[in-house]
Amino acid sequence: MTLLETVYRPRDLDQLSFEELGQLAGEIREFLIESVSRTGGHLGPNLGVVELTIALHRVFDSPRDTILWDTGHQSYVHKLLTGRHDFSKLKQDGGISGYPSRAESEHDVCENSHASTSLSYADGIAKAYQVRGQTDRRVVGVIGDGALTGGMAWEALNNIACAKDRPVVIVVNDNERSYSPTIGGLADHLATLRTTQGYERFLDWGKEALARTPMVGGAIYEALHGMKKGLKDIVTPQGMFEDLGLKYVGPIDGHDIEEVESALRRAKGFGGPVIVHCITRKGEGYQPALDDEADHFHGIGVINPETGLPFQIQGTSWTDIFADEMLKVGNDRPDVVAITAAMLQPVGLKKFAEAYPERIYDVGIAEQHAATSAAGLAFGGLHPVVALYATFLNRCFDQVLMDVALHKAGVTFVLDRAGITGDDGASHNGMWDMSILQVVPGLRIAAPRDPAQVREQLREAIEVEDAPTVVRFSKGAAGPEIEAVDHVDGVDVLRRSADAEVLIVTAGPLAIQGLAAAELLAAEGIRATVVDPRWVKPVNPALIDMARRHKAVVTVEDNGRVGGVGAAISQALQDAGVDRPVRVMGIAQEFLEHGKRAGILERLGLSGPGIAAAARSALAGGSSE
Ligand SMILES: Cc1ncc(C[n+]2csc(CCOP(=O)(O)OP(=O)(O)O)c2C)c(N)n1
Repeated sequence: MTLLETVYRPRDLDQLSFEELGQLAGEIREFLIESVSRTGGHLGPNLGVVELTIALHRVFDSPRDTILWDTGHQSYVHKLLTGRHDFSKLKQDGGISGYPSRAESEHDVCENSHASTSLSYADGIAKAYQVRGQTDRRVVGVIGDGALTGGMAWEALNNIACAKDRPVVIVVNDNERSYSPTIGGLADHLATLRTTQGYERFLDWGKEALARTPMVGGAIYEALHGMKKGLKDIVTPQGMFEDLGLKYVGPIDGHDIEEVESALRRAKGFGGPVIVHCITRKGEGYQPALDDEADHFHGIGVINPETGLPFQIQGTSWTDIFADEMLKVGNDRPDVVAITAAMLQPVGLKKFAEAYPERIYDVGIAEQHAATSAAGLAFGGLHPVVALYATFLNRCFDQVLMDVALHKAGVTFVLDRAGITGDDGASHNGMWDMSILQVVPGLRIAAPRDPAQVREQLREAIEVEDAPTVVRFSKGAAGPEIEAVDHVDGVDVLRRSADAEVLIVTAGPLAIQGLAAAELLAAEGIRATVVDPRWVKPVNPALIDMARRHKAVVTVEDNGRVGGVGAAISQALQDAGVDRPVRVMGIAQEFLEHGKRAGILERLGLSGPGIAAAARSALAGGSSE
């Protein structure tokens, strides 16, 4: 029996010696490498926090004490120590989530995997414990150096720091990386802290050395100590945290359980806000991960655990298509610059960055800043392309609305992973953008259906200099090219039938499902026209004319049903007095459980048969339920 098999709750760790804890750490690493290589998942970040998580659960008593994992992708070890040992279906239907999950465990508190939130949650929970007189309960936020670049984290620190008697323990898990190396002033600051001998240690040394100098030594030490602040800034610039009012403990070797435990015990006893700065290595204990320059196996697919090499070679992805076109755009348009929020490689900007290093900005996990600074770049005469995952655009809605659109700034947002992404669960589905962006005056949205359209629509988007534009595409392998049979005022006609009864309007790659539905309907003698508007906002007036010539309309989009493309078309038809039954097919407005994209689309009826059924019901004037 392994030690891991004996640990099902944090208190099972109490009896173990440090030697046994070291053995447990090794077993956990073996387990993670073996199981995550079979399912895919966030391997590198979890290998980096094995000792840190063990120490946290030894010192704090979860769930009475609250431990919060920022972003949550590094919570696998926490899952193991809190009784979740079945990783066989990690992130898959019926398996455990890849993030903390309130449904899974009382030890999981926040499951929003959008970064930089943990300290705000921690602030609120600590306030609640104080108000309720639960002064023995501790709150710990574990935040990476990457997540610490997000503005929310700093807003929280500012608030946490001002209550000197309200204990919050902030554990900075500093591995110098987001996906790639973390950038910015904060990262530089942490680097200086890492490389400078700790201030406390310096003082200890000073005390010892001076104590050996009889008579004057003690007095000099006191004077030295009195000069604490000035000296501190010379010896180590931890001043930034202490000036904010946060006690700083560190830097600690995050792979030394004993050292981490002792630092955490000090922090726990402190009684006010305190930062524990732990240095860890992403991918620790697994050579292929440590050797991986790109991101130390931040997130992997299925790999051979011996070599770290992928088993399945994925076809060309939507991201690849964008990446290649962006490289060409860089050559053709010297005024085009690109912005990433700490995701250079995942959003396909690496090639552009290598070719045009002076025209790429990695702003950290700072989508809000990305959007407004893009407006600034546009004011300055450039055309910025801001590449984000669709779900993270939510972070900068106000900036898109007020800072970009109100100013008619020519900024192009490229949204990767739009629509159902599936296995990362509710917070990663890119199902919000086409709804929240509908309300932004002047903004235009393109939803390419195939690789050629990604290239074409990206080019069209960056031609627009007097309004924000958005190009959104899906996760994974790009679909096949889908030729249009006709073009009508900017709308691509994908299938025409004489005297068609139903008009199927598809947005993006769901054109394939729309065409499949038309095929099924044809077999029953129902004639359908399938069109792709390409630009889905604003509603193209050609669609209104087309609807007029059909008996019913079905709209199909990989986006929430509420307020999206279908809703906008429906409203435009009403406004134009075109009274036709309309069925809006999209993602149910729910927080969806993790699972495979294809399965989820199928379940939501975003399939040939599902769309065909909606068309039949629309023609029959019945309900689509
Ligand atoms: C708002 C937001 N933007 C982007 C991401 C994508 N993302 C997930 S993890 C990550 C890097 C996190 O780095 P860090 O906090 O240092 O944790 P580490 O992976 O190094 O342990 C990023 C950018 C996100 N989760 N949330």
